[in-house]
Amino acid sequence: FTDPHCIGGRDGVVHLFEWKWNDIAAECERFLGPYGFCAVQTSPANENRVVTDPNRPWWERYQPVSYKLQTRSGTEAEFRSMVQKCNAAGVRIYVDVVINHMTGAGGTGHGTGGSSYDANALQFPGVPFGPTDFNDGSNCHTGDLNIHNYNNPEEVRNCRLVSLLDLKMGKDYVRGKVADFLNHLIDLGVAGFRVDAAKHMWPADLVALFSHVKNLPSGGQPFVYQEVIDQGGEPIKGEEYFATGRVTNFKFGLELAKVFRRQNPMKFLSNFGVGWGMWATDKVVNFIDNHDNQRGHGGGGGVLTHWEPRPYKVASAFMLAHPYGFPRVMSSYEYNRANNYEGPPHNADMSIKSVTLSGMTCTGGWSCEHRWRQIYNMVAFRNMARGTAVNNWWSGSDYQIAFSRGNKAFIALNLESHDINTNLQTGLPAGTYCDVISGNYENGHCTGKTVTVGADGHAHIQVCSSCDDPMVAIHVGAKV
Ligand code: ARE
Ligand code: CA
Repeated sequence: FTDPHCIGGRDGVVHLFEWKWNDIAAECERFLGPYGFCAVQTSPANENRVVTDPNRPWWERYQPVSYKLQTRSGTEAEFRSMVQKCNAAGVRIYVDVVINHMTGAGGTGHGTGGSSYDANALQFPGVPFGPTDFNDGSNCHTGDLNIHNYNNPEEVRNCRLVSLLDLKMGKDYVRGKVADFLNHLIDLGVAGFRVDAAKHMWPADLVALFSHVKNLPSGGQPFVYQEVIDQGGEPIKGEEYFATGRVTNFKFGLELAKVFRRQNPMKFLSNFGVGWGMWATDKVVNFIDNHDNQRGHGGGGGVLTHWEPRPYKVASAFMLAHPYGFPRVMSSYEYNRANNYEGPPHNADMSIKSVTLSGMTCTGGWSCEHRWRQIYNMVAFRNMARGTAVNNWWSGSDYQIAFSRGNKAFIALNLESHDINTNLQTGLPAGTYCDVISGNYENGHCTGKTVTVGADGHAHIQVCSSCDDPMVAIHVGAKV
């Protein structure tokens, strides 16, 4: 479950949060394929509750009504076509699967696919699930059935997360319905799953569930990364979930936020990864921010986001330049930060707006961090450096570092108030390289700065402290 099934030497997934399936298909063909992204993480694909107060928040998609593939992102036919087009472009699809629970308690209505539900009577005929398919007072002892104490693993797993009706994953029937859903996604060509709220399910139940999930048509188990918020300090540990795949590494973004906010010297990054008490490289999915913590949900606070573009780009470049783990790039939309429930850009009828473009950048309220040059060029850097280690580590002072990835790529980062202006070993063959931070490599030319590497691998490296982006990155794929 730990193999991301990347095609052709690619690496890294981009979360196209709340995008429509047709837009993702187009993005795979016109951008993600050509620019070397391994995969897309989609928003939940199955039918969800239609929440109208507040009006159509992003989080309604985390309240399943059935496993029918019909949401504001599109229909099953559109989903199927997206997966086919992305696979053909060499880009994998991982789906965010919400399997710990159904809707919040209380209320009745219809989901985005037209199925009815009764959250008072615990009836979800679209699956169907009924009252005996949910945890209750027999194994959740909090009285109101909600989770209050994260220090009690039984409570965290058997009670309701923010009142969401908690499925009895210990029951064969429930696991069967969930396995059918996951297998249907695999039949449609999906290569992996982000397992929402994995912390709230028993590891043994997940082992049992995934024993019923088929292999990919191309061979191998699907890629599985489980959302377990483990920042230390709670009894539930991420490593309990390694039997069924990787775990989302929440320490990663918090630690890098401290470093790139100048609260912890950058030079300490020399042993970043396992050396910082984080899990093995093939057990983690890393990210600077995610759709929750960028807006104060799910362990939020403290992380860098697109709202602080300068340090965010530096942190993202470091994540992509460093070999540790499998990276996830967040792709957000703009919203009023006072209303962190606000859903994606929408039309008057509340349907999601298509992503629009002006040249390389997105318009219409879509932030598209993955289309920022400093980020997409570092995806190419990472692909070029695949299989190499960190070499030629240098730190000039607390907040100046540089390193190479074998003889394939080299990066220097500077958060001091004075420039880096020195001769450094880049590990690269002699030649003239494009700095892919300040510009692109286009038709054999650099649109930004260049770096000249001599026969001994050394180069004069200048990284100005006051530039838009205080870093320089070169690799063998962008040599003039
Ligand atoms: C919404 C309303 C609630 C309401 C509920 C039911 O906001 O007030 O009670 O609906 O009607 C998302 C939103 C929630 C939203 C939910 C359903 O964030 O606000 O509830 O959708 O619509 C814990 C979990 C972790 C979870 C985070 C948010 O452990 O799994 O909380 N993250 C995932 C997703 C979320 C999603 C869900 C799960 C639910 O990424 O987007 O919720 O499917 C400590 C602990 C963490 C804990 C955290 C809570 O840090 O260590 O484990 O995270 O506190 O802040
Ligand atoms: Ca549970």
